[in-house]
Amino acid sequence: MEDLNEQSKELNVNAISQQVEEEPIQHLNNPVANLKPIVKKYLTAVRQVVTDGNKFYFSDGDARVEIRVVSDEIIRVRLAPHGVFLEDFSYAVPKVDQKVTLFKLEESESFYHISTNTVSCNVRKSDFQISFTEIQSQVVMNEDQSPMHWEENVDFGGYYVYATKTCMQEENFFGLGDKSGNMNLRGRHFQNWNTDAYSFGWDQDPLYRTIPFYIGVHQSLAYGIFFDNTFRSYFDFGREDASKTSFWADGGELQYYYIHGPHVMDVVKRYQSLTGTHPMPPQWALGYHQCRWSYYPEKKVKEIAEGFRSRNIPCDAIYLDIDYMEGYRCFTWNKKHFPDPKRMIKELGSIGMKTVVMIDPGIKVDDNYWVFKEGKENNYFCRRSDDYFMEGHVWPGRCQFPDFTNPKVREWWGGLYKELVDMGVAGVWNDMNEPAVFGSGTFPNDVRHHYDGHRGSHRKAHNIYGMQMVRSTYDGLKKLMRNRRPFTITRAGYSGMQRYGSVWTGDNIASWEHLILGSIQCQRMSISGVPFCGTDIGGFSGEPDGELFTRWIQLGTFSPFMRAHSAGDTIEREPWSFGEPFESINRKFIELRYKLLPYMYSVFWEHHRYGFPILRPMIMLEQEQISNHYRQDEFTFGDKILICPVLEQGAVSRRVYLPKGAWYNYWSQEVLQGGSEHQISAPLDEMPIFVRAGSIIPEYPVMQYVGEKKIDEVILNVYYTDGEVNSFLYEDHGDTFAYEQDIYSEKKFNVKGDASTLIIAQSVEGLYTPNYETYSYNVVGLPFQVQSITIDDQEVSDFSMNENKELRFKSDKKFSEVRITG
Ligand code: MIG
Repeated sequence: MEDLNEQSKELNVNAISQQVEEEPIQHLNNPVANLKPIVKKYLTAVRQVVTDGNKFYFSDGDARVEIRVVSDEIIRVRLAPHGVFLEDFSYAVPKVDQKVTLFKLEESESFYHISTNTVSCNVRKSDFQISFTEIQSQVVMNEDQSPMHWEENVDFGGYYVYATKTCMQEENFFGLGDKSGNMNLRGRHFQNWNTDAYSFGWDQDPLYRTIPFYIGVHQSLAYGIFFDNTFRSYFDFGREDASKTSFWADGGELQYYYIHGPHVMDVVKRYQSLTGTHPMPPQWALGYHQCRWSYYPEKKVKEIAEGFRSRNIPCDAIYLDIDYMEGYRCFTWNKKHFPDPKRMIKELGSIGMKTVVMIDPGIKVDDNYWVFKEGKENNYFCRRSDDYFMEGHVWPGRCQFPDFTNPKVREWWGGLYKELVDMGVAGVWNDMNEPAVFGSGTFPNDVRHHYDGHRGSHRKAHNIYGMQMVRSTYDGLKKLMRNRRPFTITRAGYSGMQRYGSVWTGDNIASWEHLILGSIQCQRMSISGVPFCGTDIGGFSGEPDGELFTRWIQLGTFSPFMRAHSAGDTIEREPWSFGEPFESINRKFIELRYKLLPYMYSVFWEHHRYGFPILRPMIMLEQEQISNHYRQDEFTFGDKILICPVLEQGAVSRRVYLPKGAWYNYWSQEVLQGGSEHQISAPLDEMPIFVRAGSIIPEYPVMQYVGEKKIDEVILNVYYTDGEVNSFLYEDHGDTFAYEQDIYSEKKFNVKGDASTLIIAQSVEGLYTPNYETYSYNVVGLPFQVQSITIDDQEVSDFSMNENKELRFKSDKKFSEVRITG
């Protein structure tokens, strides 16, 4: 009898959970609500139009819609179900309006059209359907399949808000930031709710970060939608119904930006113009970082640091995970393990190793602990709806949590780093800020937040919590470090998080599947506005073998953020842990990273200054080719270097698709023609890398850490082309904000070649002068015998061809034109 009961209970539970899964509206905290009929209200017919500058208000008599022309290519839509808009406040978009050349409102028989010189937003009079058309081609890029709708939320107030779009034929979808699984999102359903997703799997959702921005591509044209809503939100790309793409949220405003392309690159740049780019990181942050949970005591930390130096494996930073603290109390030190942290940090610094420390949000409830006391006295901790403190268990035991959505709290928290900065700590790592709580997962919904004066419950603030924590960390460090650039890394975040620091993909697993996944995740983050991203090299949990670790180091060499990390219950994992041949190969690739430092730093500048993503998937290079909508195992770093990671155990070669044009195999310098696939050899010590013909790749000498050596000359690797290509070299102080005052040097190299000449022209912008005086050239692939080289009309006699048929010579860094003739 009892057994049967148990069984039927289980069956019921399954039935309910299945129902919940299929039903898009999840009243998770109120099972009764699931039984209520769902009453969705839709916009009806347009009755009234009011114009106010770049804003247009349409009403159906009750609900109102605001359509705002943000720029020539960006249009924002907002819905107010009973005519009253919410306060216009966003953590993601600091400033909405941009430059608009022209816009106008026109009326046709069935529509109102609000158009700029590139796009037109059309509102159908009969049913309020909204669509966007590219003016030039008249292609409908995006359209409502049903008008915007909503449902009253009786439990919390406000509305569940919905937008349902037509999923175009052959339309594919990309972006959404922190998602697992394949790059192309068509046919899938997603949810945004920042989650501590330890050992996450392929297709697991949600993960740590919320970036409600996607890119749609059809008829070779691209556009983006940014649904700026911090509540739990959902996206469905033709899964529920193949003809529909929809997005909705559990509260807040139905507010989204339509961002026109026509190229994927344009969409990303424009999304970046709304939400900001990453500030220039300190140059050392582009080096190799070594992490583990945890290196302690001091002796161990030094042994690791010295291990790099004695083996000549470059490394710039070592991380202290939670165990450096006293009982996991943030801003304290375990004096037994670290008796004199300031001295230790200084000693590490003397061999070029920077110290990065972890800081979590949970503050131990302990009246003898100054951080807790200050937070309590000033009322800085989050509270529940009935005024109780939000309490939860994390590493220190019972904790309370600062409300980082309160500007006063951010200011206070930022100041708490003073002692760490005075000790010489170079960077801060913010973890557990989804926020994560043991057992329950996160805060309950009723926790209250300041939300910068636009208060709300945790339903509204959850997805923004981590971003506001790292914001407070970044701003605090920036103040304390005076004019030096802070380095920060966060686990959780929301759109715009890139303004405050870097990110890693969280607790991955030491498996080949996760190597593939990590590569996709970094590309996806990159096209979703978060460029400075990396995975735990080697996998956080589980044990990689030497081959997997080495293949991961190779991928990591071309991850914007390069750090090895591992969980405490695994075997130690430094680049030398697996012996030979792995140690030598790991060294070779880490050295390659340091050689390419001036290139990578320049790519970072292109991101910061112009909004270009750092990693660019194939869809971004050739979107008109449908097969590229499915390619996810290769990408370019900047626009010159193509990376084809080896993602398969035992592989000694792999298929590589080369985009159109000529490409040099980095290892053999063989030239291959693009527009097709090639089988490329890939022994363990060679991951396939290609350089676009016509590129100039600047190179520094190998250093054990950034700044170890005075740079006497910069090597310019010139790859011959029979066309014309521009390359850039960006340099500055490396760790100050002087670049904001134009104290930088941006060099543009124009390479032009034909059957008997190669001309390199240089132009320089900015007020910074690098210390070195010369360039040393390494010209690859010349199709002719060199007869003469002139630099600014002066003949050069000192040149040579080496055994690889590379032409070597030098010039003053101030040249304007180098002419090589055959
Ligand atoms: O509950 O600080 O993702 O990188 O080593 C685990 C210990 C907390 C999770 C992070 C991981 C870090 C670990 N942390």
